[in-house]
Amino acid sequence: MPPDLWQLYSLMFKCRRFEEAVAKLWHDGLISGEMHLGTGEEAIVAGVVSLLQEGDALALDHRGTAALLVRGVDPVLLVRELLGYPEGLCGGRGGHMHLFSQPHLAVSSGIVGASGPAATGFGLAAQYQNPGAVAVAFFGEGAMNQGMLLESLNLAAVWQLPVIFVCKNDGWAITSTDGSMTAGDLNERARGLGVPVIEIDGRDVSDVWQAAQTALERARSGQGPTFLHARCVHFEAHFLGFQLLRMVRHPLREMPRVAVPLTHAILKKDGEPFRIRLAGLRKVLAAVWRTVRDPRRGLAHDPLWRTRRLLRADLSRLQAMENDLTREVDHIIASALVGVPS
Ligand SMILES: Cc1ncc(C[n+]2csc(CCOP(=O)(O)OP(=O)(O)O)c2C)c(N)n1
Repeated sequence: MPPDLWQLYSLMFKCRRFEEAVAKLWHDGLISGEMHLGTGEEAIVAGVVSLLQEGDALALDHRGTAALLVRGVDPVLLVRELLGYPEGLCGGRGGHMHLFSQPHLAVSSGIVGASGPAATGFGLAAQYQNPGAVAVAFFGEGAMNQGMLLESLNLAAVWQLPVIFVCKNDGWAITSTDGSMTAGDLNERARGLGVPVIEIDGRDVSDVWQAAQTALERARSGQGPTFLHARCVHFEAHFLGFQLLRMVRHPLREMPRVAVPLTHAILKKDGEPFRIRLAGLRKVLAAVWRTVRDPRRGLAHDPLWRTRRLLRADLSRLQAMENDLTREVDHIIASALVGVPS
């Protein structure tokens, strides 16, 4: 059966609108601390999570909010949790990184790689108590350097556990590129541990959906885990307010904030030799320049834009759907904010 693109697009669009609304709350100062969004991951989230059934488990990383939305967690409780409100999903104590919904068997963690053992544990329990159920772990490619995730892949393979390992590879872990910290090839790593690999374009929701279906069928029928390797782009970089992006988006406002202290540091009398300080400055400028020229944030890499193109033939249906979803998200945010002290 082919994927229902309309249904998948509606999920992706809702995730995007929801995260945009969360971003606004954060920019308005209503959410404290860091905020990691999954903007750019929507095709992976919709393609995989839409296929889960009751009794399946979901273990997420620090970008798990949209996946919980698709899984059916009450969005008002989610927003209240992000706001730190006692009426939030976890009493306002978890924030966006440590979310838990017992009825959905869904959990997230800010500890990089922790979704591996959580999903593998769920998988082991399912094998004994609820055959046919599966567990999904979402994580970034940086997590593939965490021992506990590699141990999870190993155990899932040797015990043939029903676990889908979904690696959302955006090529960056905060400011480190994949190539600067990861040796070898991730697919070979998974295969070396006995886990079959499906490599997919994480911007293409049909591709993700089809691969996830294959992996889920394998897992449900007792054939063990699969490593889904999906490439994607994070449009907000590591987290909201990421400094390099801020400089690219608002150079006039941001540059002086960086340039003034940097100039002081370079010109001051003591400290490292001048040439070393200059080399540091060159590194900073090169990072800004790389961000300016980074082609990955172009529209062509946006999973929403790519899917929308395929549905544009029926523009009125598309726009009506988008308007409905926008209203729905506005309503969620307004409901969550009722009673929040201003
Ligand atoms: C065990 C652990 N080490 C380090 C960190 C700090 N940290 C938070 S996110 C992150 C990068 C993770 O990169 P990746 O797994 O590729 O996910 P992405 O943020 O790119 O989605 C790091 C190192 C952490 N939270 N947990």
